[in-house]
This record gives sequence, structure tokens and C-alpha cells, in this order.
Amino acid sequence: MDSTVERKIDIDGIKDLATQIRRDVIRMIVGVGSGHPGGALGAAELFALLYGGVLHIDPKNLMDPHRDRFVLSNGHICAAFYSALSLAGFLPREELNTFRRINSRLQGHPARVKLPDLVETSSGPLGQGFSVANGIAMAMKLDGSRGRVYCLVGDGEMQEGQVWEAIMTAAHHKLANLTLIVSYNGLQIDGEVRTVKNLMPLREKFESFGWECVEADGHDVVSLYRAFTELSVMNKTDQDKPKAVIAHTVMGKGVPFMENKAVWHGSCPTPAQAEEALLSIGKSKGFEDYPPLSKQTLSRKKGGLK
Ligand SMILES: Cc1ncc(C[n+]2csc(CCOP(=O)(O)OP(=O)(O)O)c2C)c(N)n1
Ligand SMILES: [Mg+2]
Repeated sequence: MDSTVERKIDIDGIKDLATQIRRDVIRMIVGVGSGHPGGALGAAELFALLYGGVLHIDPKNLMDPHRDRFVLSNGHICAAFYSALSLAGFLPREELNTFRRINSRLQGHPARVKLPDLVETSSGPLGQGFSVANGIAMAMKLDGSRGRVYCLVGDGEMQEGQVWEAIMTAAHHKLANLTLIVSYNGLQIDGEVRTVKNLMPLREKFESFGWECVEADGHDVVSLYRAFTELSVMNKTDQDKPKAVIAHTVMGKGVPFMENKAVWHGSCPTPAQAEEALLSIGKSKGFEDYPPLSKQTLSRKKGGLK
């Protein structure tokens, strides 16, 4: 255990948050019968750390021009995003029941029109969220905002041409207030990233494009926190460079029968598989499973909360 990191963040609390995110992801997806469990389970620690210790965002002060911004560019893994938002106090817990339902605010890919204060841009078409994150970072820089922009992308997503245009744009405009996080799980819909279109050597590519880049174990909260901190230390010495964290993750992490299997990119478990998954994940200590929609809410709004 690293005592310096321990003083700054609640490591056990963040691990516990990741456990609850995993439970929510499974229950949300099996509840509606569709979704993308693999990437969402693999990003549980990332979301737990962002919403449990890194992002400066107050649910009661979303209009603060100095707050941080988070952009989920790989929108298909939004079950984990919505879970983190609900656990961090941005959404009612019971609203997770409305995931992927008609008229719900919690669409299968994040929709800004539904959640304008929490979804910085709609995402789903791979690569687009990152370009918008660049625009947000540029605007914040021009406005003198003290906030940072964090953007999450998948490794398969990195194959999009638009991503490399955005990488050049961020370096050209010296967007040092931008942190790109790559969830590097080595898999995408069609199988191995290295077989579909190899990205390696990725760190060297970032560096040659004018970025600072560090790598971290995406399931080790201390390793991830160090990566974020190392980048902010560099920020003090190098005011100009955007930052990238390559987070090595495992698709389906926490559910042994889903781990490292591309089929779980976008497959829904059967109810029996979901039971098995919840047993493997275990229970969190500090959180509770989200409750069913109350009768009051159901009678207020048919088709989910709005
Ligand atoms: C522009 C665009 N092309 C194709 C798709 C279809 N698509 C959705 S997710 C995905 C694979 C993405 O791989 P990765 O980013 O590694 O996500 P993971 O499978 O690890 O969750 C593809 C090809 C899309 N959403 N947008
Ligand atoms: Mg991937």
C-alpha cells in the first residue's frame, strides 16, 4: 500500500465503489435484456476513481465554470457511467431501472438532449466524443477555466481516423488541460485489436504526436491515481502538452466467464448467468443495490423518469 496515495484518496472506498458499479452494470443490462457489459465492467475502477476522487464536480454546482468535465467517447459502455453518476449523487439510484427504455434519460448511448448537465456530448459514433472534448478543452482554456477535461476512449475506438486528427489538434493547440484515458483491453467487437488493426506502439505514438503519456494498471486504483498525478506533476513543468493515460484493462473484469472474451462486448447475460456474475462480483460494503422503481414514480411518469 502506498501511504502517500492513501492520504489523498480513500483507496478501499474506491475499490468498493467499483464493486457496486459492476453489480449495477449486470443488473441494468439483464434488467432490460441488452447492453454492453464487457467494456463497462472493465472500466469500473476508472469510473470509481474519477467520480470517487479525481473529478472536481459538485452535483449542486454544475454551472461552475471551473469544474472538471468528463466525456465518455466510447458511449456504448455507459451502464458504468450512469451507475457512477447515481452513486456519486448526480442521479436517483432507482432511475437505473430505466436504462435503455423508451423515453428514459438513460439511453443505450449517452444523449445530451436527455441529460444536458451531465452528458457533455452525445456519443456512440466512435471517435466523435474525443473531438468534442478537444473543443471543450479549447473553450475552457480561452475562458481561463481552472477545470480539466477527462475523456475516455476504447482501444478499438483508437482505430478511427478522427481520433488521430483530434490527437494532432490537441497537441497543436497546446491543450494541457486535457487528459485522454484509453481503456486498453486488447479487444473489440470483431476480436483482438492487434489483429483487426494494430495500435502498437501506442505510447510512442502519443509521444511522437506531442503528448505526455503514462501507462497504468486499469484495475489498480493506486496505479491509476499515480498515473493521473504523474501527469499533473508534468503539467507544472510542461505547460503545453495534452496528457494520455493508457489504462490496461480486462474486458469483463470481475466476472470470470466474461473476462477477455470479445463476445461480451455487446451480449446480454441470461438471468442464470447474471446470478453467477453477481456471485463472482460479490457485495459492496458501503453501498446498496439500486431499488425497484417506486409505485409513486411509476404513476408519475410512464416509461421512466424524465
Ligand atoms: C464510427 C463507428 N464505427 C463503428 C461502430 C460500431 N462499434 C461500436 S463499439 C465498436 C468496437 C469498439 O471497440 P473498443 O473501443 O475496444 O470497445 P470495447 O469492445 O473494448 O468495449 C464498434 C466497432 C461505432 N459505434 N461507431
Ligand atoms: Mg476494447
